[in-house]
Amino acid sequence: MKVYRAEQIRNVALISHVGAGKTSLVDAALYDSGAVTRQGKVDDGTSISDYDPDELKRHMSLNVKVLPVEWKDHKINFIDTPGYADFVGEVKAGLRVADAALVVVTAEKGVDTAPYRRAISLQRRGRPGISKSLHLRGGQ
Ligand SMILES: Nc1nc2c(ncn2[C@@H]2O[C@H](COP(=O)(O)OP(=O)(O)OP(=O)(O)O)[C@@H](O)[C@H]2O)c(=O)[nH]1
Ligand SMILES: [Mg+2]
Repeated sequence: MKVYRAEQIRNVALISHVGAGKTSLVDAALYDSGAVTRQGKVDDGTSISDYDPDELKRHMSLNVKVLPVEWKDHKINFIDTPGYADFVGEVKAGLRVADAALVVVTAEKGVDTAPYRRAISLQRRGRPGISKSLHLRGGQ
């Protein structure tokens, strides 16, 4: 990986309630950027981010991870966090080193209050955040 200047680096935490699609978004970004030639999938155990044996068993993220994606002469360090409430300590650790947060919301389940509570907590830390509504399931 080439060396980037500080102004070319973004540290972006992905936060949401459980199963919203944070890890899938990172897998898609890694694939779209050309970092991998096959898109990893949480469901079939090939995700680049969910690799821990417990994560593979449960099909969910348990630990915070950094996934660098090179895009248009910038390096975006995606910080994939677990959505399950028991692992909120991992989310806090991720947010602590993030410049910005991307709140992932599923179109299928509607808006959960958890991402917004986290977004508000983020704003209190004086960091920017953007919200992205992802995927409609079932062919919608
Ligand atoms: N149809 C559809 N399904 C998706 C999409 N993104 C994620 N999923 C599915 O939603 C489920 C959860 O996806 P994950 O990427 O593991 O969600 P997550 O937010 O990382 O979940 P946690 O780490 O447990 O918080 C999996 O079954 C994915 O295949 C999408 O854009 N469209
Ligand atoms: Mg995940």
